[in-house]
Amino acid sequence: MVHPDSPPDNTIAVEIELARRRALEAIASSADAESLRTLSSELRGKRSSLTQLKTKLGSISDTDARKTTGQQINDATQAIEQALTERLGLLTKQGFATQIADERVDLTEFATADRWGHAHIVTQSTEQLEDVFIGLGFNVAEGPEVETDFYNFEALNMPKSHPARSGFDTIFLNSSIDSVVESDLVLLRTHTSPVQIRVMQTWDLPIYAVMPGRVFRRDTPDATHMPVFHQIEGLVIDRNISFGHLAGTIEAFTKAYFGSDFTSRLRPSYFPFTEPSAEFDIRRANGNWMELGGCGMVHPNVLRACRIDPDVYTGFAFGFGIDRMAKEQHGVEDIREMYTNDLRFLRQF
Ligand code: FA5
Repeated sequence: MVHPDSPPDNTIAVEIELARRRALEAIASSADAESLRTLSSELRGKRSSLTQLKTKLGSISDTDARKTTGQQINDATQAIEQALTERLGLLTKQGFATQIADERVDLTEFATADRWGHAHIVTQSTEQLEDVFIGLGFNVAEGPEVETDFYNFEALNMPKSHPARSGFDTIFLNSSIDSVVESDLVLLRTHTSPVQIRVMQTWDLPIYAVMPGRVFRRDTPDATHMPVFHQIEGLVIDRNISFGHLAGTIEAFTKAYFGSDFTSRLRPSYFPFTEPSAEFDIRRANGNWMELGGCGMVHPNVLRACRIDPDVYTGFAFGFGIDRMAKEQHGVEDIREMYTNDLRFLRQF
């Protein structure tokens, strides 16, 4: 404390000390580098207490006293400068640490049970179907989504102008269809059956394969149709394969996938690539029949197109829509809901 009777130069000394303390306190309590920079320009500015006190130096007549006071101001200024530098260093360091913590991208931190994503309902069904068929002794094959007319139609016993072609509302990719040979027409596959051809051309016999994948048709979306949907194809080629094997496989699959209280039935139908052909339906005991897909014995013309002798080998094929099956299985009213990407819907499955 300064005595009230202290000489005037002592009063200045007190003011210097006060200014120094206030400045050091302000520096110590500044929260971030930016506010410290503002404070620093205030402390160095013309209106700062120390600058004001400097202007009083000239009025101290005693040389020694003026020198002492000048020295005190310099000491205070230096102390403040040093505190500014140290605090700025500390705050900048802390600022970086905060920034790094804020901007940290830790992909594992989202892996808490309530935020886990999961496979889409159709992907789940596809994987479960694959598992069931693998359990029944099948292999899984895939084929291209962009196909030629040969694989999608011709090799499947649908030559040019075959009326069944119009049943598949095909999306062609050729810009100038007049310039190419019919069998070279490029299209988005309308079903997974072309993968049968690719498998028969390249795999060794016997063949037990399932082929899931995305297919495309110019169908207007409605409650049961999408222009892009999914099918799974099944193909067995071996010696002495009969229609009984087909019916037995469909029944075994139905029980393995849907449950032992489910059963299947076949109804006569027509597909150019199978003969005889059937639709197959499934139902829970006493429930309603639900149509699942088509099937039949592989047509001899299809075997011949793949250089397999129909007198030695026979086989069956089946194919059904995965989206429609998942829709029925989970009681989804409208197939389009599965593709709106509404998380409230998707999280239910
Ligand atoms: C076929 O596509 C045949 N390739 C199936 C086949 C394979 C028969 C092997 C015999 C031997 P189809 O056009 O009926 O058949 O289609 C099969 C299934 O695809 C239908 O039962 C249905 O479940 C599904 N499907 C057809 N169009 C759509 C669509 N626009 N949206 C959703 N699912 C569809």
